[in-house]
Amino acid sequence: MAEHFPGVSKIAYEGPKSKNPLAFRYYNPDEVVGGQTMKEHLRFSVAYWHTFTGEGVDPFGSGTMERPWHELSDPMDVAKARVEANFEMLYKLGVPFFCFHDRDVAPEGENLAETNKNLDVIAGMMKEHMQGGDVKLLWGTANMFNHPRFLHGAATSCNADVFAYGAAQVKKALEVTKELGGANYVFWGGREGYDTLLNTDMKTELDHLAKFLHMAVDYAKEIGFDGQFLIEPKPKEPTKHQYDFDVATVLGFLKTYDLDKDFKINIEANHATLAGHTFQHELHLARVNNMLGSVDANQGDELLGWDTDQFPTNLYTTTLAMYEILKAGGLGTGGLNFDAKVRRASFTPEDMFYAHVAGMDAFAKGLKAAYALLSDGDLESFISKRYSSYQDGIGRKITEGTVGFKELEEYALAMDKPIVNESGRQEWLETIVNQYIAEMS
Ligand code: XUL
Ligand code: CO
Repeated sequence: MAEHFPGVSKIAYEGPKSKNPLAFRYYNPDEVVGGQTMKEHLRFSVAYWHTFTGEGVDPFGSGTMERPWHELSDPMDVAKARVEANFEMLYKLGVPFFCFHDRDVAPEGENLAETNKNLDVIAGMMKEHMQGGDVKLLWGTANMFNHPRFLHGAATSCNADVFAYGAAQVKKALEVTKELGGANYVFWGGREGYDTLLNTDMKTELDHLAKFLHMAVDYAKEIGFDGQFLIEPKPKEPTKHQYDFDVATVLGFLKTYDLDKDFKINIEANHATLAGHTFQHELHLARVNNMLGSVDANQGDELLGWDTDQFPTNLYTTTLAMYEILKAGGLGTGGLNFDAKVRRASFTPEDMFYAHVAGMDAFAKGLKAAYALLSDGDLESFISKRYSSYQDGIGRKITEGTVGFKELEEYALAMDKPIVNESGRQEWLETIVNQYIAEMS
């Protein structure tokens, strides 16, 4: 098999002082942090679509990427070369997982049957590469947003034929995900949303979406796929309003349609910020509801209002993300999937490696800082003290649910001194976090 990235050898850990762009500064896969190796904690994954099909196209210009498979013309030859490149890259980075959409890995044929056949060929090839067991499939998914047939959405399309086509596509994607031992299956909303309410029956669309997801759950049971189902929230783009807006919206939707036992949430950093939340907020809300399933690890640009899908390099954000993940007891069957693309001007194959190294190092450093912060318990003890008024007296009665408005009014009327509050100490707490990133990890 030809080497696709001859300029890159297996990336090694060289420590924080290294200036080698093809070495890790913080990610040391076998280093143990709190009883688990970094590799086990972080469960990194490469996103096939950005890394192997992204061409660097933007609304103002054509593709810029230089990729080894560009010399090939037959779409199936290109697809096969990308598979080889994927496994070579995973090996060289030491990344244990990858994720794909059905249409990233194999081209569409003349009809669905031919498309499925293409997918089978590629899945067979992937299975062979996965034989050794070093690389696993974190999740599979179906691309139901690219082809013009999905212009009104898939499960929420006004056209029943499109719903049926989408169902057939997910059926196949589930079968392939099972065949490859996928740990999860993701539904990201694609075009499930609307651009104007003037032509939209929202209730019908939401009902249809729920029906579609129930059908997927039923079919997974039928074929014995026991991976975790995940929904990935995003507030906008491509539609003006995506139905899976954010974690809170998805929690409500899943509960309303009795899907909350079958789904968890895949949280993407850039989607969180597009929704007007921090990444930490979305992770936190999913965690406290026992719904944190997996993570799309990327970052947006503070000054741009769209999904820039950049590689995550902000240590403050990765530290607080790892803090939530550690508090959740880890990623479980999920992982940190780099749903991220190199910038259009970072067009060489080496940039693909530099970018993943940057993201892996940022999360490794975040893990160490978060672990130290959590073990010392500085924030934990501050927060627990902050709510200590609920541990006894009237607070305890409120918590236990043994008082109502009447008793609380009596209590308030009997207060003979002004209420005393304590400082929230935000700036001091921010200093502590900075200290853990800079000095204690
Ligand atoms: C789109 C996005 C998707 C999902 C998978 O913004 O994040 O790539 O992660 O469909
Ligand atoms: Co994503």
